[in-house]
Amino acid sequence: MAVTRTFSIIKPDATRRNLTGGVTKMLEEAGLRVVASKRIHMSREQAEGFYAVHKERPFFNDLVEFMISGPVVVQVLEGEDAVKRNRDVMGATNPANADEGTIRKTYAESIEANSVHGSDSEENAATEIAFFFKPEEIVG
Ligand code: RTP
Ligand code: MG
Repeated sequence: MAVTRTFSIIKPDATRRNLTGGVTKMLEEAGLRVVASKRIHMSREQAEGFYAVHKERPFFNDLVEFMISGPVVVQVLEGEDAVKRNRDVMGATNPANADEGTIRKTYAESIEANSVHGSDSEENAATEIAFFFKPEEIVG
């Protein structure tokens, strides 16, 4: 299996509860390596741009408000089949449906405040990584 990259966000509900380390530990234990990381407070424009694919969804405005409600940690993760590996350890969007041992089952508060984002395809991973990181900020 090829070593690939994916993009992750530790969301405001998790940074608020001081869970950056806890989430990162679960990512690392799942075989992912953090090759870039920064803590930022997203602007409204950044959040709207990042979630532009969800613009027509009923939850878009609430999602943007939530994502700018506090700091986030944006990360590039590297590992074998990184997109799927990350989605597997994240668990289902709604923590009520997430499997035991996943990040969302362990930490998420609700379907919205669900602690982590992870890219859903390699194509989207490349776009999302480029949205937040310059190539020289990623050290594999
Ligand atoms: P993500 O993009 O954050 O990794 O999560 P996902 O693929 O599992 O979920 P997606 O369908 O892409 O939705 C993006 C984020 O929007 C919030 N959401 N709220 N209130 C709702 O019904 C609802 N549905 C989704 C969540 O924060 C979700 O992660
Ligand atoms: Mg998604």
